[in-house]
This record gives sequence, structure tokens and C-alpha cells, in this order.
Amino acid sequence: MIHAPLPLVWSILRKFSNPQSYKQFVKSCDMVSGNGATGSVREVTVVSGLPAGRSTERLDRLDDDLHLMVVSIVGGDHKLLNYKSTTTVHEEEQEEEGGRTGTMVMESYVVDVPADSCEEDTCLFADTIIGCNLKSLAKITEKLVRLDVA
Ligand code: A8S
Repeated sequence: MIHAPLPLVWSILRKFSNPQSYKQFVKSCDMVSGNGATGSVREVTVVSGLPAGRSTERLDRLDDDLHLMVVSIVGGDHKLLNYKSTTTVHEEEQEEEGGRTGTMVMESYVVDVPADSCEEDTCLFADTIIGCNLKSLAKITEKLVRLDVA
């Protein structure tokens, strides 16, 4: 649960051309085609120290009514082969916040398990990165709420 309004959380998540705004492992992002609409392709460069350098990713679906986005990894020098994630957000009542609504973010994925690895390790790796990303998204949006700029 993120203690920030859905429109704020969604506005950051949906910007396909700017994943580095909350993904701390992303160093930079160049658009290969499109400008953030469905079908756009981006090339993400990750920070040093990770077992990967680049990832080519396609925005398969962006739905601002359902608050849903689907991203496929289509290339790169990493081990997440045929990775495809679905992210949805919805509003949730916050009991301790005087009835103001917070935001739930759900992220699920499918991925191939490499021949030299196993399902447990592959999922632990992806889950860890996703967990960091969502924690960072919460931290940033909750700070904007506290600063009252949102
Ligand atoms: C995302 C989710 C993931 C990104 C992973 C799992 C990645 O960007 C990093 C390291 C890798 O080895 C794979 O939503 C890849 O970003 C941080 C480069 C794809």
C-alpha cells in the first residue's frame, strides 16, 4: 500500500520513457521508437554492479482507464529471457489516514527459467528488483504528498 493518491502514483508509473524516475537500478533510458504510447520501445542501461548492462523493452499495453500497463523485455544482455510484466494500480481505503485513499500496486510477470538456473533463483531475482522498484515508487510519491506538491 502506498500512502499517496492513485493519479500521482500512476503518473510516475505510466511514463515509459522515464523509468529512472523511480527505478534505482536504471542509469539511463533511450527511446528506440515511439514516445511512450503503446508499441514504444526503450533501451534501458542499468547501473554498474549488476549482472547486466542493457535491456530492450516494449510497451505492449498502456490503459489509463484500467490503470494497467504491460511491458515485454525483447532483448539485452541479461538473463530475464521472455520476461513480460503486468502492472495494475487501484485505490484502497487507508484505515489510519482518516479515510483518505491510498494506492495498491500489483506487479506480476512471466519469465523463462534459464538452463543454468532454477525457478526459485530466477523468481527471487526478479521479485527483489520489483520489490526495490515499488518501495522506491512509494518513497518518492509519499514524499511528494508530504511536501504537498501533488
Ligand atoms: C523492471 C523489472 C526488472 C528489471 C530488471 C526485473 C533489470 O532491469 C535489472 C537487472 C537485470 O539483470 C535484468 O520492471 C534487467 O524493471 C535491474 C536489466 C532487465
